[in-house]
Amino acid sequence: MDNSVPTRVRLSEGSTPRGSAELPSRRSVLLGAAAAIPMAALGAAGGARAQDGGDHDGNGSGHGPMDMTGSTKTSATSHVGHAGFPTGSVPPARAGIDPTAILRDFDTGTVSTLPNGQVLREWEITAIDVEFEIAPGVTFPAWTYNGRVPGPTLWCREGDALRIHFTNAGSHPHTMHFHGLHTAEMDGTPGIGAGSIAPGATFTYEFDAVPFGTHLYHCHQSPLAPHIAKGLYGGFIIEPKSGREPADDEMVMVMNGYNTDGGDDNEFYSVNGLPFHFMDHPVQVKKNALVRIHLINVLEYDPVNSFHVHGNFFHYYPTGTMLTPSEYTDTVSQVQGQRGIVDIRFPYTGKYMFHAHKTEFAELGWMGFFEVSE
Ligand SMILES: [Cu+2]
Repeated sequence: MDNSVPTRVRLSEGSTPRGSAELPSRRSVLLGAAAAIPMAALGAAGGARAQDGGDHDGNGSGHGPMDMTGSTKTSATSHVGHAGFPTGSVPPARAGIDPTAILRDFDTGTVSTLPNGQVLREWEITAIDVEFEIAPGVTFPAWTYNGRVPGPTLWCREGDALRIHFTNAGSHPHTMHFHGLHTAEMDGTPGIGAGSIAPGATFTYEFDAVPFGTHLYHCHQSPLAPHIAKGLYGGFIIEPKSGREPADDEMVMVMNGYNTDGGDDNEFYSVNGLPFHFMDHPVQVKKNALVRIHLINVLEYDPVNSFHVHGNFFHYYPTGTMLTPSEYTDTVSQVQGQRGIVDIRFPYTGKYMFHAHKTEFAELGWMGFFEVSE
C-alpha cells in the first residue's frame, strides 16, 4: 500500500447518517463499503493497520486488532510510539486544534450583575466552518462554535443568569441546544421558538444556570447526526453554589469521533479534538494532587464510549449533579450525551495511559498519557 500520497477525504454535506435497519451486520457491511476510501488515511494514524491493506477479518470487531506485541511495522506517516502503540498526531499548530490548551480552558463569559443582584454571564458564540488536519494528510471540514472543536467550555455557577449571543456565520442552519433547565423557546430545537438559526442570523439564548453539574451543548439541526459529528458541541459546566471539594487541577475532556468518508461510522476518535494528541503530549499532573476531569461523550455513530486509566482508580460523579460519588473505579462508560466528573489523585510519579476501553477506538486515536511529576 502506498502511503506516500496523503488521501484527502471529505464528508459530503448533508450526508445521511444511517444505513438500513435490516442490514445483517452494521460493522461488516460498513467496513466493506468504506474500505476503498479511508484505508490510506487510516494508515496515517493507525500504524498497525497501515500495512494490512484493509485485510478485515470479518470477525465483527470492526477495525481489526491492535498490535499489542510492539512489533508493529512503521510507515512514512506513522511511528510506533509509547508502550508499543501506534501513534502519530498532527502538531497542534498545523492541525488547528490544541487539545492541551482546550483541557484547562474554561470560559466564564463576560460577568456583570443584574439589578436583582443575580450574576449575569454573557458569551458571544459564532458558528463557522473551519477545516482541520485531524490526522496526517487528513483534512476534516468541520462546523464549529467559535472556530474550535470541541467548542468553548462554558463555565458558570448555579443560579447565574446566562445569555448566549449566537451568530450563525456558517453555511448551514444551526442551533445551540443546551442540556439544562429552560423554557421550550430556549431549547435550540428547530420549529420551536426561534428554532433553526439561518446563516447570517443571530439569536440570544437566555436562561438560568440549573441544575449544577457537568453538561454539554450542541447543535440540534436536522439531520442531527452530521450536525453534531461535524463539530458543533462543547462542555457546559455549572458549579454548585456550595462548591465542591477544591481541586488542585481541573480540566475538561470531550470524547468525540470523526466520520471522514461520509459513511455512518467514524474513522478517528479523540479527546478534545485531535487523535493521538495526548500520546505525544501527555497531560501533565502533580503527584497526589486532586485532578478533576469533566468527562463528556459527544461521540456520534457509535453507541457507547468509555474512559479507562492505568494504575489508578477514581471517584466518579455521573452528570456531576450529586456531591457524593457513585463509584470508585478505573473504567466508566458513557452513551452519547452522557457525562460525569472524574476525581483522581496519582500516588506515584510516571506515565499512565488513559484510553477508551473499546480497543478499536483507542487504536484510531482515543488514547493518551498522564505524566505525573513531583
Ligand atoms: Cu448545526
